[in-house]
Amino acid sequence: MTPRASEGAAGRKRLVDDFRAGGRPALARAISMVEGGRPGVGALLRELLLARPRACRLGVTGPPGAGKSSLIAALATLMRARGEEVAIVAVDPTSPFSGGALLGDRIRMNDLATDPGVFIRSMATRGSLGGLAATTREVIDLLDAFGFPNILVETVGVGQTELEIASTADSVAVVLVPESGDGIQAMKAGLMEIADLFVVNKSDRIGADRMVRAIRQALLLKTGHGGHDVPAHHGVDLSRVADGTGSPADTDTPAPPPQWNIPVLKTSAGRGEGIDEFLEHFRAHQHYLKASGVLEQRRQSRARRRIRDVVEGRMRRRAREFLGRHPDHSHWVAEVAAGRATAYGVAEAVIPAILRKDPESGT
Ligand SMILES: Nc1nc2c(ncn2[C@@H]2O[C@H](COP(=O)(O)OP(=O)(O)OP(=O)(O)O)[C@@H](O)[C@H]2O)c(=O)[nH]1
Ligand SMILES: [Mg+2]
Repeated sequence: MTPRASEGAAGRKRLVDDFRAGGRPALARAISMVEGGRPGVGALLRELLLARPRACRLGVTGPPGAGKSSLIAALATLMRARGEEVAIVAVDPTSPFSGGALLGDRIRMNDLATDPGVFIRSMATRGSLGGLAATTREVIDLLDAFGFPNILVETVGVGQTELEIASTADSVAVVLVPESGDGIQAMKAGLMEIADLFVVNKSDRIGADRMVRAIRQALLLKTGHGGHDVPAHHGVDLSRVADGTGSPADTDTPAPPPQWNIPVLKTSAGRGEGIDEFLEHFRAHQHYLKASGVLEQRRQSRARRRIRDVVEGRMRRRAREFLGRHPDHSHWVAEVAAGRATAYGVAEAVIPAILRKDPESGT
């Protein structure tokens, strides 16, 4: 082993020990390593991520300015008031999460940001290779392995992002506002598919009830359920998911087969209204996930995607490095460009060499 490698191994061991001992700097460093995609991060993650997922993970998505950060801040404040620790991850935030007052005097982000029971991390997604799927997932898993019982993830819901967040969080809340327009319109971007809860925020404004009705209507069209299946207020029949607190003791009482009717909640993060209900329904959904076995299914499909992404990512990187360094690379390029060889022929020739040795596979 080269001196450098052993130094790296010693450094890694220190980092792993500090992380396991609950050191925040170690957590922050591990996250930076993941974000930076540094070599050796695979070896680090191999150790750090060997932990059974335990955290309640809530993804909060929706159009820009819907109040996602405000809601997350309000939820986090409520969780703190109940003595629970919470980690917040803001992906590609358009407005920075920390610093400044988000909602005037009601929720001061600075209070949250300086609270040792809260960990806030803003992160920017990178190119197509990393992106939300890979990096956020790892960061969330790190926060989970570190021991945060609650992880709240904010992403702006545009395009593919919403679907990807679904693979990182267990519960997904889609936040809309009264002005989000025609309910059906709002459903188009795939929001319908990923929402476990709908939240109509800024309900202090005109049109909130109409928005709630439009979403319920769209849900009815999608599920084909009659209106009686969707309770009038919050859309979930809590009696069917035990008491909704999600505590392990609940599982002692035999419950009927759990069902989940997507609730449509009204909140005003600005006035601090509806936040308790939001938290209650999030807990109820977590409880439902466990009781129904859906949590296990979601974890498995996450694991499946994960394996595929890590393997593909590594293969791709190896292939690029191999081609980039190969002395004949420009020759192949010229030959293929001139029509004297094909990319297929080159692939046939180089793939066996690429597969022969992957430096990262050895320990
Ligand atoms: N009237 C009203 N305004 C709100 C409410 N919640 C948030 N806002 C305001 O809406 C604006 C956007 O709130 P944010 O929480 O930053 O929204 P966001 O969805 O996180 O925004 P981006 O991260 O930029 O997409 C801020 O000026 C908030 O003060 C609410 O319930 N009612
Ligand atoms: Mg925000």
